[in-house]
Amino acid sequence: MKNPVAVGLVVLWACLGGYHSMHAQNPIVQTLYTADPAPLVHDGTLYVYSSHDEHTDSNFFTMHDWHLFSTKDLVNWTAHGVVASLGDLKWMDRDNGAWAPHCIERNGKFYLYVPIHGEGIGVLVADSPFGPFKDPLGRRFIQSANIWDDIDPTVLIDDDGQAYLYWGNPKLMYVRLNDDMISYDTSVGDQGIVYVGMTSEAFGERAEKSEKYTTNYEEGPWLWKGNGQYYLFFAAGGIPEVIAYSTGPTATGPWSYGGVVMGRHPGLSFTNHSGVVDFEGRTLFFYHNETLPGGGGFNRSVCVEELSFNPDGSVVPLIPTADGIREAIGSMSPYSRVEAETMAWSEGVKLAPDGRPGVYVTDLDDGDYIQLRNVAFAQGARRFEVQASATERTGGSIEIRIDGRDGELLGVCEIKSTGTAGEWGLHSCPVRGVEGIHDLYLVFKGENSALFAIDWWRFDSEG
Ligand code: FUB
Repeated sequence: MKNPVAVGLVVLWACLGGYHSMHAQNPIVQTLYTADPAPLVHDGTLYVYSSHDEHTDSNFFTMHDWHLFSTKDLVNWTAHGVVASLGDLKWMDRDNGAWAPHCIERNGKFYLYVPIHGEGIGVLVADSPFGPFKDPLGRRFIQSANIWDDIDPTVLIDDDGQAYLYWGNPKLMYVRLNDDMISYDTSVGDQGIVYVGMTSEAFGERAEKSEKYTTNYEEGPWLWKGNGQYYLFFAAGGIPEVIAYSTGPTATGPWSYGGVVMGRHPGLSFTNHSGVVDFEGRTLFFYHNETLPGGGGFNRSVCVEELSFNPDGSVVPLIPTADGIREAIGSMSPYSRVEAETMAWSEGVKLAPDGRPGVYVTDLDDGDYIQLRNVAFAQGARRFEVQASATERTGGSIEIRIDGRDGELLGVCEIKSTGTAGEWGLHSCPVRGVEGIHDLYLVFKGENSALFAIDWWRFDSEG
Protein backbone atom coordinates (compact mmCIF):
# COMPACT_ATOMS: atom_id res chain seq x y z
CA MET A 1 0.00 0.00 0.00
CA LYS A 2 1.83 3.11 -1.16
CA ASN A 3 -0.60 5.76 0.10
CA PRO A 4 0.76 6.80 3.55
CA VAL A 5 -2.71 7.86 4.75
CA ALA A 6 -4.13 4.43 3.87
CA VAL A 7 -1.18 2.69 5.58
CA GLY A 8 -1.74 4.83 8.69
CA LEU A 9 -5.45 3.94 8.77
CA VAL A 10 -4.72 0.22 8.47
CA VAL A 11 -2.14 0.39 11.30
CA LEU A 12 -4.65 2.27 13.49
CA TRP A 13 -7.39 -0.25 12.67
CA ALA A 14 -5.05 -3.15 13.52
CA CYS A 15 -4.02 -1.52 16.81
CA LEU A 16 -7.68 -1.08 17.70
CA GLY A 17 -8.17 -4.81 17.26
CA GLY A 18 -10.12 -4.41 14.00
CA TYR A 19 -8.41 -7.39 12.47
CA HIS A 20 -7.09 -10.67 13.70
CA SER A 21 -3.95 -11.92 12.00
CA MET A 22 -3.09 -15.64 11.98
CA HIS A 23 -0.87 -15.04 15.00
CA ALA A 24 -2.66 -12.31 16.95
CA GLN A 25 -2.82 -13.34 20.58
CA ASN A 26 -4.10 -10.20 22.28
CA PRO A 27 -6.34 -10.09 24.18
CA ILE A 28 -5.50 -13.53 25.58
CA VAL A 29 -9.14 -14.19 26.55
CA GLN A 30 -11.96 -13.58 24.06
CA THR A 31 -14.83 -15.35 25.84
CA LEU A 32 -15.41 -12.74 28.57
CA TYR A 33 -14.06 -9.36 29.67
CA THR A 34 -11.06 -9.65 31.98
CA ALA A 35 -8.96 -6.97 33.72
CA ASP A 36 -6.21 -6.42 36.30
CA PRO A 37 -4.00 -9.44 35.41
CA ALA A 38 -2.02 -11.12 38.21
CA PRO A 39 0.39 -13.73 36.82
CA LEU A 40 1.78 -16.61 38.91
CA VAL A 41 4.19 -19.35 37.82
CA HIS A 42 3.85 -22.70 39.56
CA ASP A 43 5.19 -26.12 38.56
CA GLY A 44 5.94 -25.16 34.93
CA THR A 45 2.54 -23.58 34.33
CA LEU A 46 1.80 -19.89 33.96
CA TYR A 47 -1.43 -18.90 35.70
CA VAL A 48 -3.16 -15.55 35.36
CA TYR A 49 -5.74 -14.49 37.93
CA SER A 50 -7.91 -11.64 36.76
CA SER A 51 -10.81 -9.52 37.76
CA HIS A 52 -13.89 -9.75 35.53
CA ASP A 53 -15.84 -6.92 33.95
CA GLU A 54 -19.46 -7.96 33.51
CA HIS A 55 -20.59 -7.00 30.00
CA THR A 56 -22.37 -3.77 30.72
CA ASP A 57 -23.29 -0.36 29.37
CA SER A 58 -22.95 1.04 32.88
CA ASN A 59 -20.63 4.00 33.43
CA PHE A 60 -18.85 2.29 36.32
CA PHE A 61 -17.20 -1.06 37.03
CA THR A 62 -19.53 -4.04 37.44
CA MET A 63 -17.33 -6.73 38.97
CA HIS A 64 -18.50 -9.74 41.00
CA ASP A 65 -15.81 -12.41 40.80
CA TRP A 66 -12.23 -13.40 40.03
CA HIS A 67 -11.22 -15.78 37.22
CA LEU A 68 -8.25 -18.01 36.45
CA PHE A 69 -6.54 -18.87 33.13
CA SER A 70 -3.44 -20.96 32.48
CA THR A 71 -0.96 -21.83 29.75
CA LYS A 72 2.18 -23.89 29.30
CA ASP A 73 3.09 -22.66 25.82
CA LEU A 74 2.15 -18.93 26.01
CA VAL A 75 -0.34 -19.12 23.14
CA ASN A 76 -2.99 -21.72 24.06
CA TRP A 77 -4.84 -20.60 27.21
CA THR A 78 -7.23 -22.70 29.30
CA ALA A 79 -10.06 -20.96 31.17
CA HIS A 80 -10.73 -22.38 34.64
CA GLY A 81 -13.73 -20.21 35.43
CA VAL A 82 -14.50 -18.37 38.65
CA VAL A 83 -12.04 -19.13 41.47
CA ALA A 84 -13.56 -16.76 44.03
CA SER A 85 -16.39 -14.29 44.25
CA LEU A 86 -17.73 -11.61 46.59
CA GLY A 87 -19.93 -14.23 48.25
CA ASP A 88 -16.79 -15.96 49.61
CA LEU A 89 -16.16 -12.97 51.90
CA LYS A 90 -18.98 -13.38 54.40
CA TRP A 91 -17.96 -10.37 56.51
CA MET A 92 -19.29 -7.95 53.94
CA ASP A 93 -22.39 -7.90 51.79
CA ARG A 94 -21.43 -5.84 48.77
CA ASP A 95 -22.64 -7.16 45.42
CA ASN A 96 -20.09 -5.17 43.37
CA GLY A 97 -16.42 -4.20 43.71
CA ALA A 98 -14.37 -7.37 43.05
CA TRP A 99 -11.30 -5.42 41.92
CA ALA A 100 -7.67 -6.33 41.14
CA PRO A 101 -6.52 -9.61 42.83
CA HIS A 102 -3.08 -11.10 43.48
CA CYS A 103 -2.32 -14.78 44.19
CA ILE A 104 0.96 -16.16 45.53
CA GLU A 105 2.12 -19.61 46.66
CA ARG A 106 3.92 -20.34 49.92
CA ASN A 107 4.67 -23.78 51.37
CA GLY A 108 2.07 -25.45 49.16
CA LYS A 109 -0.74 -23.02 49.98
CA PHE A 110 -2.12 -20.42 47.58
CA TYR A 111 -2.99 -17.02 49.05
CA LEU A 112 -5.42 -14.91 47.03
CA TYR A 113 -5.50 -11.26 48.14
CA VAL A 114 -8.68 -9.57 46.96
CA PRO A 115 -9.76 -5.93 47.29
CA ILE A 116 -13.44 -5.13 47.53
CA HIS A 117 -13.95 -1.51 46.57
CA GLY A 118 -14.90 0.36 49.74
CA GLU A 119 -14.50 -2.72 51.97
CA GLY A 120 -10.72 -3.12 52.26
CA ILE A 121 -8.65 -6.16 51.30
CA GLY A 122 -9.52 -9.76 52.11
CA VAL A 123 -7.40 -12.90 51.91
CA LEU A 124 -8.49 -16.37 50.76
CA VAL A 125 -6.46 -19.59 50.95
CA ALA A 126 -6.47 -22.81 48.91
CA ASP A 127 -4.42 -25.99 48.54
CA SER A 128 -4.22 -25.63 44.77
CA PRO A 129 -4.10 -22.71 42.31
CA PHE A 130 -7.64 -23.64 41.21
CA GLY A 131 -9.12 -23.37 44.69
CA PRO A 132 -11.49 -23.86 46.37
CA PHE A 133 -10.42 -20.64 48.11
CA LYS A 134 -11.63 -20.26 51.71
CA ASP A 135 -11.57 -17.25 54.02
CA PRO A 136 -9.28 -18.24 56.96
CA LEU A 137 -9.92 -15.05 58.96
CA GLY A 138 -13.64 -14.51 58.50
CA ARG A 139 -12.93 -10.80 58.56
CA ARG A 140 -11.26 -8.03 56.56
CA PHE A 141 -7.47 -8.46 56.35
CA ILE A 142 -6.30 -4.91 55.53
CA GLN A 143 -7.87 -1.57 56.36
CA SER A 144 -5.93 1.70 56.30
CA ALA A 145 -6.97 5.10 57.59
CA ASN A 146 -9.19 5.50 54.51
CA ILE A 147 -10.85 2.26 53.42
CA TRP A 148 -11.53 3.62 49.90
CA ASP A 149 -7.74 3.76 49.37
CA ASP A 150 -7.41 0.01 50.00
CA ILE A 151 -7.29 -1.48 46.49
CA ASP A 152 -4.84 -3.27 44.19
CA PRO A 153 -2.77 -5.59 46.45
CA THR A 154 0.57 -6.94 45.16
CA VAL A 155 2.73 -9.41 47.08
CA LEU A 156 6.40 -10.37 46.79
CA ILE A 157 8.19 -13.00 48.87
CA ASP A 158 11.80 -11.84 49.03
CA ASP A 159 14.78 -14.21 48.86
CA ASP A 160 15.20 -14.05 52.66
CA GLY A 161 11.59 -15.23 53.11
CA GLN A 162 10.15 -11.85 54.12
CA ALA A 163 6.91 -11.16 52.25
CA TYR A 164 5.62 -7.67 51.48
CA LEU A 165 2.11 -6.65 50.50
CA TYR A 166 1.85 -3.25 48.79
CA TRP A 167 -1.40 -1.60 47.74
CA GLY A 168 -3.25 1.68 47.46
CA ASN A 169 -4.75 4.60 45.55
CA PRO A 170 -3.82 7.46 45.96
CA LYS A 171 -1.48 6.51 48.81
CA LEU A 172 1.04 3.70 48.40
CA MET A 173 1.28 1.53 51.50
CA TYR A 174 2.77 -1.80 52.53
CA VAL A 175 2.77 -4.32 55.34
CA ARG A 176 5.44 -6.90 56.22
CA LEU A 177 3.52 -10.17 56.05
CA ASN A 178 4.25 -12.82 58.67
CA ASP A 179 5.17 -16.33 57.51
CA ASP A 180 1.52 -17.43 57.77
CA MET A 181 0.70 -14.84 55.03
CA ILE A 182 -2.57 -13.98 56.79
CA SER A 183 -1.17 -11.67 59.48
CA TYR A 184 1.46 -8.94 59.47
CA ASP A 185 4.11 -7.32 61.63
CA THR A 186 2.30 -4.63 63.62
CA SER A 187 5.50 -3.27 65.21
CA VAL A 188 6.32 -1.05 62.22
CA GLY A 189 4.52 1.97 60.69
CA ASP A 190 1.01 2.80 61.82
CA GLN A 191 0.05 -0.48 63.56
CA GLY A 192 1.86 -2.32 60.79
CA ILE A 193 0.88 -0.14 57.83
CA VAL A 194 3.84 1.73 56.36
CA TYR A 195 2.92 4.76 54.23
CA VAL A 196 5.49 5.21 51.46
CA GLY A 197 6.85 8.76 51.13
CA MET A 198 5.50 10.21 47.88
CA THR A 199 8.23 12.28 46.23
CA SER A 200 8.76 13.11 42.57
CA GLU A 201 12.25 11.53 42.76
CA ALA A 202 10.62 8.27 43.83
CA PHE A 203 7.50 8.19 41.62
CA GLY A 204 7.86 10.92 38.99
CA GLU A 205 6.62 14.41 38.51
CA ARG A 206 2.87 14.61 38.02
CA ALA A 207 1.69 16.92 35.24
CA GLU A 208 -1.33 18.11 37.22
CA LYS A 209 -0.74 17.85 40.95
CA SER A 210 -3.62 17.92 43.40
CA GLU A 211 -3.94 17.64 47.14
CA LYS A 212 -4.68 13.94 46.68
CA TYR A 213 -2.14 13.10 43.95
CA THR A 214 1.28 14.70 44.43
CA THR A 215 3.40 12.39 42.22
CA ASN A 216 2.91 10.36 39.07
CA TYR A 217 1.75 7.36 41.17
CA GLU A 218 -1.95 6.56 40.81
CA GLU A 219 -2.71 2.90 41.69
CA GLY A 220 -2.12 -0.73 40.65
CA PRO A 221 1.36 -1.36 42.12
CA TRP A 222 3.18 -4.55 41.06
CA LEU A 223 6.37 -5.47 42.94
CA TRP A 224 8.89 -7.60 41.01
CA LYS A 225 12.52 -8.54 41.54
CA GLY A 226 14.98 -8.85 38.65
CA ASN A 227 18.35 -7.68 37.35
CA GLY A 228 19.60 -7.55 40.94
CA GLN A 229 17.09 -4.90 42.03
CA TYR A 230 13.41 -4.34 42.85
CA TYR A 231 10.93 -2.87 40.40
CA LEU A 232 7.67 -1.26 41.39
CA PHE A 233 5.41 -0.99 38.33
CA PHE A 234 2.32 1.15 38.75
CA ALA A 235 -0.51 2.92 36.95
CA ALA A 236 0.49 6.56 36.66
CA GLY A 237 -0.26 10.01 35.44
CA GLY A 238 -3.96 10.37 36.25
CA ILE A 239 -6.86 9.43 33.98
CA PRO A 240 -6.18 8.14 31.36
CA GLU A 241 -3.41 6.08 32.94
CA VAL A 242 -0.02 4.99 31.67
CA ILE A 243 2.17 2.32 33.28
CA ALA A 244 5.36 3.65 34.86
CA TYR A 245 7.98 2.14 37.17
CA SER A 246 10.46 2.89 39.92
CA THR A 247 13.43 0.83 41.08
CA GLY A 248 15.08 0.34 44.44
CA PRO A 249 17.86 -1.62 46.13
CA THR A 250 15.44 -3.27 48.59
CA ALA A 251 11.78 -4.29 48.56
CA THR A 252 11.00 -1.17 50.56
CA GLY A 253 13.05 1.25 48.46
CA PRO A 254 14.29 3.90 48.54
CA TRP A 255 12.54 4.20 45.15
CA SER A 256 13.90 6.05 42.12
CA TYR A 257 11.53 6.89 39.31
CA GLY A 258 12.42 5.02 36.09
CA GLY A 259 9.94 6.39 33.54
CA VAL A 260 6.99 5.18 31.49
CA VAL A 261 6.76 1.50 30.46
CA MET A 262 3.55 1.71 28.44
CA GLY A 263 2.20 5.11 27.43
CA ARG A 264 -1.10 5.99 25.80
CA HIS A 265 -1.92 4.10 22.57
CA PRO A 266 -5.08 3.41 20.56
CA GLY A 267 -7.11 0.56 22.04
CA LEU A 268 -5.94 1.06 25.62
CA SER A 269 -8.54 1.61 28.30
CA PHE A 270 -8.67 4.71 30.56
CA THR A 271 -7.20 2.47 33.29
CA ASN A 272 -4.22 0.21 32.87
CA HIS A 273 -2.90 -2.35 35.34
CA SER A 274 0.29 -4.38 35.00
CA GLY A 275 1.49 -7.75 36.26
CA VAL A 276 5.07 -8.88 35.59
CA VAL A 277 6.45 -12.42 35.84
CA ASP A 278 9.37 -14.55 34.63
CA PHE A 279 8.42 -17.66 32.68
CA GLU A 280 10.66 -19.99 30.65
CA GLY A 281 13.46 -17.44 30.30
CA ARG A 282 11.24 -14.50 29.38
CA THR A 283 9.93 -11.59 31.40
CA LEU A 284 6.25 -11.13 30.59
CA PHE A 285 4.28 -7.93 31.03
CA PHE A 286 0.51 -8.33 31.42
CA TYR A 287 -1.87 -5.36 31.10
CA HIS A 288 -5.40 -4.70 29.87
CA ASN A 289 -6.96 -2.95 26.88
CA GLU A 290 -10.44 -2.47 25.40
CA THR A 291 -10.10 -4.02 21.92
CA LEU A 292 -12.56 -6.94 22.14
CA PRO A 293 -15.85 -6.28 20.34
CA GLY A 294 -18.04 -4.28 22.74
CA GLY A 295 -14.92 -3.32 24.71
CA GLY A 296 -14.55 -0.11 26.66
CA GLY A 297 -13.31 1.36 29.92
CA PHE A 298 -15.60 -0.96 31.89
CA ASN A 299 -15.33 -3.90 29.44
CA ARG A 300 -11.58 -4.57 29.46
CA SER A 301 -9.38 -7.45 28.30
CA VAL A 302 -6.08 -8.87 29.52
CA CYS A 303 -3.12 -8.80 27.11
CA VAL A 304 0.56 -9.74 27.31
CA GLU A 305 3.86 -8.56 25.80
CA GLU A 306 7.46 -9.59 26.39
CA LEU A 307 9.37 -7.08 28.51
CA SER A 308 13.03 -6.30 27.93
CA PHE A 309 15.67 -4.27 29.69
CA ASN A 310 18.63 -2.11 28.78
CA PRO A 311 22.06 -3.19 30.09
CA ASP A 312 21.68 -0.72 33.01
CA GLY A 313 18.44 -2.42 34.09
CA SER A 314 16.12 0.30 32.82
CA VAL A 315 12.95 -0.92 31.11
CA VAL A 316 12.62 -0.73 27.33
CA PRO A 317 9.25 1.02 26.81
CA LEU A 318 6.51 -1.12 25.29
CA ILE A 319 3.95 -0.48 22.59
CA PRO A 320 0.82 -2.61 23.00
CA THR A 321 0.35 -5.01 20.07
CA ALA A 322 -2.41 -7.22 18.68
CA ASP A 323 0.25 -9.94 18.17
CA GLY A 324 1.22 -10.31 21.83
CA ILE A 325 3.42 -13.40 22.14
CA ARG A 326 3.67 -14.65 18.56
CA GLU A 327 5.56 -17.89 19.00
CA ALA A 328 4.49 -20.79 21.18
CA ILE A 329 7.19 -22.22 23.43
CA GLY A 330 6.31 -25.80 22.56
CA SER A 331 3.52 -27.72 20.94
CA MET A 332 0.36 -29.33 22.29
CA SER A 333 -0.72 -32.92 21.86
CA PRO A 334 -4.22 -33.53 20.47
CA TYR A 335 -4.09 -37.21 21.47
CA SER A 336 -5.05 -36.83 25.09
CA ARG A 337 -8.25 -35.11 26.20
CA VAL A 338 -8.14 -31.34 25.57
CA GLU A 339 -10.61 -29.21 27.50
CA ALA A 340 -12.75 -27.33 24.95
CA GLU A 341 -12.07 -24.11 26.87
CA THR A 342 -8.41 -24.29 25.77
CA MET A 343 -7.88 -21.88 22.90
CA ALA A 344 -5.39 -19.51 21.28
CA TRP A 345 -8.23 -17.49 19.78
CA SER A 346 -11.98 -17.76 19.35
CA GLU A 347 -14.88 -15.83 17.93
CA GLY A 348 -18.46 -15.93 19.14
CA VAL A 349 -17.71 -18.53 21.82
CA LYS A 350 -18.88 -18.25 25.43
CA LEU A 351 -18.15 -20.27 28.58
CA ALA A 352 -20.51 -21.67 31.20
CA PRO A 353 -19.67 -23.15 34.63
CA ASP A 354 -19.82 -26.94 34.82
CA GLY A 355 -20.02 -27.11 38.60
CA ARG A 356 -16.82 -29.16 39.12
CA PRO A 357 -15.37 -26.33 39.26
CA GLY A 358 -14.51 -25.56 35.66
CA VAL A 359 -16.19 -24.42 32.50
CA TYR A 360 -17.41 -25.73 29.15
CA VAL A 361 -17.85 -24.04 25.78
CA THR A 362 -21.34 -22.95 24.78
CA ASP A 363 -23.42 -20.38 22.88
CA LEU A 364 -22.05 -21.61 19.53
CA ASP A 365 -23.62 -20.05 16.44
CA ASP A 366 -23.00 -20.82 12.77
CA GLY A 367 -19.46 -19.74 11.83
CA ASP A 368 -18.11 -19.34 15.36
CA TYR A 369 -14.76 -21.01 15.83
CA ILE A 370 -11.92 -21.94 18.17
CA GLN A 371 -8.29 -21.78 17.07
CA LEU A 372 -5.48 -23.78 18.72
CA ARG A 373 -1.86 -23.12 17.85
CA ASN A 374 1.06 -25.52 17.33
CA VAL A 375 -0.90 -28.76 17.54
CA ALA A 376 1.49 -31.71 17.08
CA PHE A 377 -0.26 -34.37 14.96
CA ALA A 378 3.05 -36.28 14.70
CA GLN A 379 1.55 -39.78 14.70
CA GLY A 380 -1.04 -38.94 12.05
CA ALA A 381 -4.62 -38.43 13.24
CA ARG A 382 -7.37 -40.75 11.97
CA ARG A 383 -10.37 -39.93 14.19
CA PHE A 384 -11.80 -36.95 16.08
CA GLU A 385 -13.88 -37.43 19.21
CA VAL A 386 -15.81 -34.77 21.13
CA GLN A 387 -17.98 -34.71 24.25
CA ALA A 388 -20.95 -32.51 23.31
CA SER A 389 -24.47 -31.69 24.36
CA ALA A 390 -27.39 -30.68 22.08
CA THR A 391 -31.14 -30.56 22.64
CA GLU A 392 -33.91 -31.98 20.38
CA ARG A 393 -34.17 -28.60 18.64
CA THR A 394 -30.46 -27.89 18.28
CA GLY A 395 -27.34 -29.63 16.99
CA GLY A 396 -25.12 -29.05 14.01
CA SER A 397 -21.59 -29.99 13.10
CA ILE A 398 -17.94 -29.20 13.72
CA GLU A 399 -15.71 -28.65 10.71
CA ILE A 400 -12.17 -29.69 11.58
CA ARG A 401 -9.70 -27.58 9.63
CA ILE A 402 -5.98 -26.79 9.78
CA ASP A 403 -3.94 -23.64 9.24
CA GLY A 404 -6.88 -21.28 8.73
CA ARG A 405 -10.56 -20.82 9.44
CA ASP A 406 -11.09 -21.75 5.77
CA GLY A 407 -8.03 -24.01 5.69
CA GLU A 408 -7.81 -27.67 4.65
CA LEU A 409 -10.87 -29.64 5.82
CA LEU A 410 -9.86 -32.78 7.73
CA GLY A 411 -13.36 -33.97 8.57
CA VAL A 412 -16.85 -33.00 9.72
CA CYS A 413 -18.25 -34.23 13.03
CA GLU A 414 -22.06 -34.24 13.28
CA ILE A 415 -23.42 -33.25 16.69
CA LYS A 416 -26.85 -34.83 17.14
CA SER A 417 -29.27 -34.35 20.01
CA THR A 418 -28.23 -35.85 23.33
CA GLY A 419 -31.71 -35.23 24.80
CA THR A 420 -31.73 -32.15 26.96
CA ALA A 421 -29.16 -29.41 27.51
CA GLY A 422 -26.59 -30.59 30.03
CA GLU A 423 -26.75 -34.24 28.91
CA TRP A 424 -23.41 -35.07 27.38
CA GLY A 425 -22.63 -37.63 24.69
CA LEU A 426 -19.61 -38.72 22.67
CA HIS A 427 -19.58 -37.88 18.97
CA SER A 428 -16.84 -38.88 16.55
CA CYS A 429 -15.86 -38.82 12.89
CA PRO A 430 -12.99 -39.98 10.66
CA VAL A 431 -10.39 -37.36 9.73
CA ARG A 432 -7.84 -37.20 6.93
CA GLY A 433 -4.48 -38.44 8.14
CA VAL A 434 -2.86 -35.17 9.08
CA GLU A 435 0.75 -35.22 10.31
CA GLY A 436 3.21 -32.65 11.65
CA ILE A 437 2.52 -29.41 13.52
CA HIS A 438 -0.45 -27.26 12.50
CA ASP A 439 -2.83 -24.65 13.81
CA LEU A 440 -6.19 -26.34 14.36
CA TYR A 441 -9.58 -24.71 13.78
CA LEU A 442 -12.85 -26.11 15.11
CA VAL A 443 -15.53 -24.28 13.11
CA PHE A 444 -19.12 -24.65 14.34
CA LYS A 445 -21.87 -25.01 11.74
CA GLY A 446 -25.65 -25.23 11.90
CA GLU A 447 -28.93 -23.51 11.16
CA ASN A 448 -30.03 -22.37 14.60
CA SER A 449 -28.23 -20.25 17.16
CA ALA A 450 -26.88 -21.82 20.38
CA LEU A 451 -26.23 -25.00 18.36
CA PHE A 452 -24.59 -27.18 21.01
CA ALA A 453 -22.07 -27.15 23.85
CA ILE A 454 -18.72 -28.94 23.99
CA ASP A 455 -16.79 -30.11 27.02
CA TRP A 456 -13.64 -31.73 25.64
CA TRP A 457 -12.20 -33.23 22.46
CA ARG A 458 -9.29 -35.35 21.28
CA PHE A 459 -7.87 -37.01 18.19
CA ASP A 460 -7.02 -40.68 17.75
CA SER A 461 -4.24 -42.04 15.61
CA GLU A 462 -6.26 -45.27 15.04
CA GLY A 463 -9.07 -45.15 12.45
O1 FUB B 1 -10.57 -2.97 38.00
C1 FUB B 1 -10.94 -1.95 38.90
C2 FUB B 1 -9.80 -0.96 39.06
O2 FUB B 1 -9.44 -0.41 37.81
C3 FUB B 1 -8.52 -1.57 39.56
O3 FUB B 1 -8.51 -1.81 40.91
C4 FUB B 1 -7.53 -0.55 39.10
O4 FUB B 1 -6.20 -0.96 39.14
C5 FUB B 1 -8.04 -0.27 37.70
O5 FUB B 1 -7.56 -1.24 36.82
